[in-house]
Amino acid sequence: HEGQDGRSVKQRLLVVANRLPVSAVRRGEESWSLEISAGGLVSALLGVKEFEARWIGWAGVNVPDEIGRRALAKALAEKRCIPVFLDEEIVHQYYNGYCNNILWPLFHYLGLPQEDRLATTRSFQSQFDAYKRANQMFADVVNEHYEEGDVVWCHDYHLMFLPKCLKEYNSKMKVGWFLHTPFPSSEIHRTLPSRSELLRSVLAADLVGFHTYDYARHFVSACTRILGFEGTPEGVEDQGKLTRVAAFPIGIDSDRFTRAVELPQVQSHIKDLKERFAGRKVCIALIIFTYFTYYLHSAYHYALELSYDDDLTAAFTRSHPPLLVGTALTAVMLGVDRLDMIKGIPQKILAFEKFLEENPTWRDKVVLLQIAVPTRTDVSEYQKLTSQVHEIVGRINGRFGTLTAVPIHHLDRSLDFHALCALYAVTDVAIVTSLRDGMNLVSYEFVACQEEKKGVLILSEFAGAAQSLGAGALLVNPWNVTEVANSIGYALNMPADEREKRHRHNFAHVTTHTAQDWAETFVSELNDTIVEAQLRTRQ
Ligand code: ADQ
Repeated sequence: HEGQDGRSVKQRLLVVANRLPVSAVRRGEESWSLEISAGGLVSALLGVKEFEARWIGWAGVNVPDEIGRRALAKALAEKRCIPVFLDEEIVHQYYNGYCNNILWPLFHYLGLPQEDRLATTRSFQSQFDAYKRANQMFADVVNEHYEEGDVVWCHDYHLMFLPKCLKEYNSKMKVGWFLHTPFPSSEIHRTLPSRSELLRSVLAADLVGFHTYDYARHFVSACTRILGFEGTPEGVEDQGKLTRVAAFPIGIDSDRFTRAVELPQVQSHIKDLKERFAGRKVCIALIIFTYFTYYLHSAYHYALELSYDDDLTAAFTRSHPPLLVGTALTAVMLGVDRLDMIKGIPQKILAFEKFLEENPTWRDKVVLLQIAVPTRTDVSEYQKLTSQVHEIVGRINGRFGTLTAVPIHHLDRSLDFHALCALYAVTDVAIVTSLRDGMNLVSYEFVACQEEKKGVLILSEFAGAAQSLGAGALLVNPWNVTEVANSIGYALNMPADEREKRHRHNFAHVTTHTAQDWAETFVSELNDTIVEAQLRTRQ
């Protein structure tokens, strides 16, 4: 792109997502401290050199006063971020309500909320109104900062109403929308009371993207069956207006992971972890609690209080006082998930129980580390899930634990990047049992850190990643506990040459389909679409 003086300038990319990639903490009336969270999207867009990305989104805090808002906007501007201010009420209705209570479960095939149908129906409309209002507020901010030639990339199910609002402001604006979750079968989408309005709003975009071809196909079917529009190989057409619909599978910044594994601090983590898992070191307090109550609950809180520390090795050392006994451990299994119902954590743990039940010789030789970062902790369903997981873990550890070992270590916490890479690297078998998952980046991250070990990936066939890593991973139906248990046995006994072959396949995919490629492909395809308004001018 040429600037006014004829010199080439980078095209501006306005990335609009519900949350900015920044956590903001207020330090004083006009003082904010900001921390950039290096999620997948941030690294993806940092890697794209042709564009200059600006972020537009909610900073995750309620800022009621004008002075605070101005100060936050100023601080964010230095990070190329632009805030959308949402008050508590709208966050409650739009974010907790419509986004997380209605769209998230529905898009993951968990259906609409059913406890109290009447209450749900009544609050449904007010939540949808708040959703539209919130999307309009995002549109206002985008419109205020938009300059001719910019491209606007809207992200995820929080902002399905945004493309329409933006086109109403300026029909020449180039607008893309990408969904990070699955798009469900049209028969599931059909149950949503606001099904047509949402589809029409998304179709206002010039390019609509999904992780997999199946999700794109479901979306096109929903548009044809519910709206009566025409599905074409290119997308969806209505009265001569084509919205391009396609699959753009996301990836990770694989270099960041392969490089991290080589860093001295990660290598020293790896060494410590290997030593720790080579001989069993078990917290006596943990076992006594477990034996008496059959719940790890209280024991965990005790252990976690001791282990809130970003240094993973220190955490394990402190929560497992040195009692070195027993046979050498031969295998480490790992699960890393947000603690969400879609991740199938109870199903995973039950399958592991079945495996232990049927394979007594493995009982003191394998450990499952389940690292689950709590999310949406204020929502009662998520609290119930946490208790359920603790209960199952406690029961299994009570059942199969010995004085020298417990089979499952479950931590409710997030790990820092280096600790996570070290854990990925020492793992023999990673297990992802999502009941539905747009893509699942944990499986990619694990593969990127496994150049030395060439461990096995057990992967749910309901994760988008199954379509890209299917030939290398052991695919399972997470609902079939017997099948998952058998796959655990198969993975633990897999011969080295088969592991090598499967790993090579996955590693080649993960390192050649990166987050940067994903972002570049989406934006360049968006640039290539012909905006309807331009088309009309040409005709
Ligand atoms: P998520 O549901 O968050 O993302 P995922 O793709 O697996 O799922 O990404 C999770 C990220 O969080 C990974 O980068 C992982 O390292 C990190 N993480 C998870 N647990 C952690 C822990 N305990 N400690 C530290 N880090 C942890 C949504 C969709 C996915 C889709 C992505 C990207 O639900 O299906 O792949 O967006 O589009």
